[in-house]
Amino acid sequence: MKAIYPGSFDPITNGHIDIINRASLFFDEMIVAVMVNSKKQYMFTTEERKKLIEMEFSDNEKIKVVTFQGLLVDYLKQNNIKAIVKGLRTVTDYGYEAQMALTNKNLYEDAETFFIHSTEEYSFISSSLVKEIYTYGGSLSGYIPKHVIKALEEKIL
Ligand code: COD
Repeated sequence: MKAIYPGSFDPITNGHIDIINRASLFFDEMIVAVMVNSKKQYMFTTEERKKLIEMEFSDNEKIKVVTFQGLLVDYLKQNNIKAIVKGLRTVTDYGYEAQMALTNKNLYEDAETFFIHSTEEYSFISSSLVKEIYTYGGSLSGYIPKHVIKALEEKIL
């Protein structure tokens, strides 16, 4: 079965990577969809975010990266996908993610959301925290892969 892991990935973090790797053990194909969250402003373009994810998973044939602008359920319908994977870090994530899961189900009855809890060591990592730490000169080792640190350096300099 195919599953989709949608998100902003601005940029991809070790927390996202952990969820993708763990979810891919349960599905035949994992589609990582770089999408738009209308509540967020992005540092990286959609194509830049896609490329950074592709670089991480270049040797994993099960993982495909796509971009899509619009409703997630429209992508699901167009591509015959029913499984949505989401990561959960905290109770705050749950409130937000539960609302999205119910809305997606309401818009498309076949859509099922599968939640994977973050690994403890990644449970405090977020893309926005990563950008803030980088802006103030903190170390990002353990938060994001080296090629993403390089991309941040190029973006901010
Ligand atoms: N550990 C585990 N999981 C994590 C971690 C971590 N450290 N960091 C993030 N995650 C999880 C998040 O909980 C989320 O499930 C996923 O990874 C992606 O996170 P982000 O922050 O990159 O992405 P979001 O939350 O901004 O993505 C929101 C979407 C783009 C998926 C959403 O807005 C959407 O579906 N947009 C399309 C339009 C649409 O269909 N809207 C209606 C939705 S109901």
